[in-house]
Amino acid sequence: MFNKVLIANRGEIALRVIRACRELGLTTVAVYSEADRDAVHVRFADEDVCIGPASSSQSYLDFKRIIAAAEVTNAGAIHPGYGFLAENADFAEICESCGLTFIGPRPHAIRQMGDKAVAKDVMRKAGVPVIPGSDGVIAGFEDAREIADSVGYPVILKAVAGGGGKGMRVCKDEMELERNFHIASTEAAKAFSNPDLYLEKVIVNPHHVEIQLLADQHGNYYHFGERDCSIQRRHQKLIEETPSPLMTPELRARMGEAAIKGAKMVDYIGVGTMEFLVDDARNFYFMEMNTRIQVEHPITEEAYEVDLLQNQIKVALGEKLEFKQELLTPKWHSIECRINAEDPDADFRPSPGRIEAIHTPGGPGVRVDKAVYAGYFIPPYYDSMIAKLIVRARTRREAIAKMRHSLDEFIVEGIPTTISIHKEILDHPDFIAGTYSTAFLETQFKREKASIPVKKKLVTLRRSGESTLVDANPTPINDTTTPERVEVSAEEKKE
Ligand code: MV4
Repeated sequence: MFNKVLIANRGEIALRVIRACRELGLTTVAVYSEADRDAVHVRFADEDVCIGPASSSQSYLDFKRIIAAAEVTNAGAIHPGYGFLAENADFAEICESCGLTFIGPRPHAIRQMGDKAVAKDVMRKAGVPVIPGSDGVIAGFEDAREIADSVGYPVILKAVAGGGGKGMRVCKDEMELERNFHIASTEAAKAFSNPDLYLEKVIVNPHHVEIQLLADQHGNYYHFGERDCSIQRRHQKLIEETPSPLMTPELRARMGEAAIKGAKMVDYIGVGTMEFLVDDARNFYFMEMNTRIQVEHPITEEAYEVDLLQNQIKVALGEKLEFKQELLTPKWHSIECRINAEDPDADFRPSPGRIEAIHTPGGPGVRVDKAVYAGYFIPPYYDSMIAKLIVRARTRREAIAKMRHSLDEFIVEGIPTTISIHKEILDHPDFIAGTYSTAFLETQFKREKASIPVKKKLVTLRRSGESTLVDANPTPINDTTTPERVEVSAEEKKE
């Protein structure tokens, strides 16, 4: 049992956790880096501790500083949010040995799901459909060639320590397989300190459909349907929705049951997500399991009228869940757009800097999860997501309309954001028809506007309607200029 929670994270998810703790009568401790002194999570937590310099490796990723902050504040639990230490089995283990509750699954479950070949093996044994390919790690090129011949080309090489698209190589024939095998293995060794690869047949134009799971410590397992996350750019999700346009109640039941079977194999507890690829014939295959609360969890909360964060914490407190699976059906259609401080006209280059003005949409069925405000300076050291716009309505058509109008009302001045590209995607006939796959952004979607750097900006907040054109490049005043781009390591990237 615990009554004080340290949040080992920042941004909107730290604020989301603070709110859930408040509602459960728990007090909160924020930790922050020197770059986050003015961050919202610091302001709204009951206590706060500065844990180090801006660099994630010396703050939000540093076990010792976080454990020390928990000890000096007498916190009883650590909520890791997503990214940073959320899927670090060693960290979860150290929390336990320090007498701190890690709000998440047990270390063994995190560790098994973290090795993608082990995870696949566990799921195969549980009877969950997996993508045809190697039985675990490939021994060498000869081994890879034999497996590729038996499943048929094209095949894909994946790093066992990778995930989320990192370290993947598609091979259309034996020649490419030979070349890529050595490249992929060398890359994996460099990026993940583990050269091991596994091989799969390529699923063409798949849909990315993930199942939300929730389990307590008393053996109760539930699923809260799916989220369709097929709209991605370079493995970064842009838009998520539930229900998926390709889902049927019958398929949802089968995928949900498969996901629960898999979770039971590792005695999973807390919230988790089973990712599947679904092909055009609606065959589904296990891909990865994420052992954390996800960025896109709000669409499930909205569609199912459930508070996943509160439930995650209740499970960590040892409470028993008393849902009835047959009553867990989507009540709403929900969509989320991730608003990033990135410039869609400059290859999505991060655009940290000062938010001069911000107006967020509202009204029934509109939710904005964010931790930024007018005058806030977005630091260049962390993930570029600044807000999530989530809507819900009774039908998909109404949800799309509500999202489209809400995007029009979402104004951010001072830095470029991804709001404009979301409007274009929502206007696209294939998005509106629901006939998109993971190939959407690269193939179906062609941006109408040429990528010319915009020199003038619209001051829409001051004069709505007839907007004024002003110089977008005013004389720099100390920190209002966009700082040099800081390379964020893959580890520091959130999802
Ligand atoms: C695949 C695949 C097709 N066939 N595996 C990308 C993220 C990583 N978790 C696995 N990914 C893929 N694995 C097989 N056997 C296609 C993808 C893929 C993808 C998956 C989900 C969402 C977007 C994607 C974009 C490109 C490729």
